[in-house]
Amino acid sequence: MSEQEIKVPDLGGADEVEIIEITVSAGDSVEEEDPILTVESDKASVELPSPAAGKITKITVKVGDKVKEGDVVGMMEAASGGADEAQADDDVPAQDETKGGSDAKTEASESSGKKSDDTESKPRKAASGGGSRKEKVQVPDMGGSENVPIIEINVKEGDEVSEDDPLVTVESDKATMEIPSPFAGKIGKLLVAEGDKISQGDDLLEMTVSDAGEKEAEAEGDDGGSEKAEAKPEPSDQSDKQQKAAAPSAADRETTVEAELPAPGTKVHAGPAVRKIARELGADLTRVKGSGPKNRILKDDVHAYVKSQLKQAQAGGEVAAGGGSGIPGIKLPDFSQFGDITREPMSRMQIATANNMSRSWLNVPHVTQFDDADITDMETFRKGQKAAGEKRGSKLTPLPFLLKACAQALAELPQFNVALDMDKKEIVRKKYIHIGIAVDTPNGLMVPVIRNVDQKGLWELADEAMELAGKARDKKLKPNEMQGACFSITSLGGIGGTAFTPIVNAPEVAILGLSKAAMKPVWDGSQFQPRLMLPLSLSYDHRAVNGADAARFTARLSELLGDIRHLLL
Ligand code: CAO
Repeated sequence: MSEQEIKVPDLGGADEVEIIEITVSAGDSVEEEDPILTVESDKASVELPSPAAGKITKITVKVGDKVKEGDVVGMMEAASGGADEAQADDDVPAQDETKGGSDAKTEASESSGKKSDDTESKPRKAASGGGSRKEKVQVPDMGGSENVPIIEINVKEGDEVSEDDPLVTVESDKATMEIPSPFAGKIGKLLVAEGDKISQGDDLLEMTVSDAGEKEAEAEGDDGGSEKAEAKPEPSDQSDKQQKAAAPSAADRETTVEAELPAPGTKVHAGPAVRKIARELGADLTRVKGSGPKNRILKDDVHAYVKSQLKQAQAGGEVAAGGGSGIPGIKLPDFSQFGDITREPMSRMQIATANNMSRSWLNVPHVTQFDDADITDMETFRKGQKAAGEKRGSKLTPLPFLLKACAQALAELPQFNVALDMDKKEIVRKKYIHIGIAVDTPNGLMVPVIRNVDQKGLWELADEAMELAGKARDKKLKPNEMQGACFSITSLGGIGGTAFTPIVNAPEVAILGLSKAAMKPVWDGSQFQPRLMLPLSLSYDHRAVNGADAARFTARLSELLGDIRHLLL
């Protein structure tokens, strides 16, 4: 191995460019052509590749430094063989390098900058005295790059564009750039499509150039040297001019990736290596907040974004103030302007509950089916068990009856005892009946699970519900006592209310809410009878359960509770 300098190669005539990202550090092993750093001029961003395979020993520049051709940016130990090649590369005259097409190290439009003064035409002057005329816009010099694929077409036929509006975005393996309109006018026929590979001189599209556009072009000056208009490559983010907001610091990056998302459709400003990483990681760059100059997206931004997404997924799809799932977050005002306030941290359970509720609410298309069950006879029976309960040290509330009735309805309507695996596009059918019961505790809502409800008697269910509710209130529940439910019951009957819309405890597909039973006049066919009616509110995941089945479920519950002898059948 021999140590060699890493120098800035020919920049296609650009005088000085700013380093906006350094992609390697001392000690890193690199392959030949691996990006070392990214520079940006006023026309394009370009990655400077390693001249050889080897190990970086020193980087002598920092982000923000201005460099020009020949400047040393670092040192490296080239792997045997590579050094000579690299040296040979260094010796190649700069002009040859840009002409060298695929071997050119700075293949981006940087090179088009100065070179274009000589070879690239600017919009020509108006050929006629007034009105409008047709122009064919051609691909300008792209710094020697040939056959560069179009990754985006930014206009469509009929669009009105101003001079410099981006027409198409191209991406070589080293740079991304936009080809701006050389005129103001109306887009005519598009002569290229996304994915097409284009080279200098290729026809891009036709335009009808307006007078205003011509005047602008004239005002800018014209060398008059070309019959056809060539656009001039521009930096990859046309929205730079509009993006005035200061870029966040690296420390802020992780928290801001979700907080201030670019508006949908905003063009992203990122180099090819960043785009490549984003493609590999499946990151949507329009969701990533750039922290580089002019809001440019850096590799770290992509990594921070992916990290935050993973964290969010692990936290159970947390929907923070910044808004997950692409939904704008809720902005809080300064409440103290309205009166005195205090603040206190949320408990872990409150955070978990908030996340679970948001996750279910956002993922599950909810519908709630309401019904009333006549529990007059059930209550007579239940109350008749009071003495027996006292003897056993138990208490029979309506809940065990509801547990039993739900277990039977789940067995009879098994579409309620499923989970949807949308990744695999499969329905998971459960052969067991475990039911969660929502318990109100001073620390928040907890949902312990009673297992094999179908196999247990009313007293056993009453005891177990009481024991689990007690454990929940005393914070004694074990994790496995809160897992595995197929369905949940949430009872507000001891408190009040006539109906509510519970949130499905996903991945379960239904939850039954109980409100306070009340005496109501019920028409028996010849007269009104006072009956004790229990309001049922069944919320369900409409992806798994249809409305008719939901109505069948509550109707069956009403039937079972209306005559509890059915529970024995
Ligand atoms: N209608 C009328 N009275 C009812 C009733 C109903 N639907 N359900 C219960 N009651 C009565 C009980 O019979 C009991 O009265 P008595 O003492 O006279 O017999 C009283 O209300 C209190 O019952 P309970 O709440 O102690 O017992 P439970 O078995 O009905 O409920 C439990 C147990 C753990 C579910 C309940 O205590 C609880 O925590 N409920 C709140 C659940 C909750 O917060 N859900 C909301 C989730 S979404 O935010």
